[in-house]
Amino acid sequence: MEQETKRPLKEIAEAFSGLADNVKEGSDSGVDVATFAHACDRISILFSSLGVAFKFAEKDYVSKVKDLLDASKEFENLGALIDSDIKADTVRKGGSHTRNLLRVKRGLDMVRVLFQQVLVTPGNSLKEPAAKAYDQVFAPHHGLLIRKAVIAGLFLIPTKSAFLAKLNDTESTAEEYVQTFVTCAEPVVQYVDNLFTKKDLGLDW
Ligand code: 1PZ
Repeated sequence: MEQETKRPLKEIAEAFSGLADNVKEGSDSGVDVATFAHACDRISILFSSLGVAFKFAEKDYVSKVKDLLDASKEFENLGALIDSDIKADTVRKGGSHTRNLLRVKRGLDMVRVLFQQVLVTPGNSLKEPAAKAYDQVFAPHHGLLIRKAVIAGLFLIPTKSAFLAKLNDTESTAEEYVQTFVTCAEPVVQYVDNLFTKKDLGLDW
């Protein structure tokens, strides 16, 4: 009913520039879980512009972000969230906050590479940018079945202009926001990677 014209890409860009500021100011483990999870939650809207092909990815991503949103009531910052799993020896356990954080971080990185590719790839196809991003970020961590499903799904994604139209943007109005996301997501991803590395948890699982 009350649908004002939403600008999802603008909202995503704003959320991530706020989060990137948080990362810059943050000390060792200073980024709060709520700010991180809310920014990641904003990404979810992109799935509805991709059509039905990535419903399975959407469900997985949304449930993991929800877990982090819930965890934000319990843990002040990302470092404390991870430390609690270290203490309980549940870092790699299915469904653990830390494991979900690693997956959600990959989701951010996937969108970062996707947007970066969109900016440098001429033409109206999203397929090549999406394939590149998936190959770089997720494919090394997914089994054959999921990889095949994603490759099949890539044939069904809309064109760049149709995707942007669903987000109430055009290539020229979106560019600024897409660029902002690419710039701001980078230190965020780096920050989470550093947390895992410093705590000796590895990133390759
Ligand atoms: C235009 C671009 C479209 C490309 C979209 C590509 C989506 C990637 C497909 C991911 C399929 C996910 C299926 C479930 C995978 C799970 O096995 C793993 C491990 O989870 P766990 O065992 O810890 O419970 N989950 C993941 O790897 C996280 C997947 C999140 C996907 C987020 C993608 C964000 C991209 C948005 C693009 C608009």
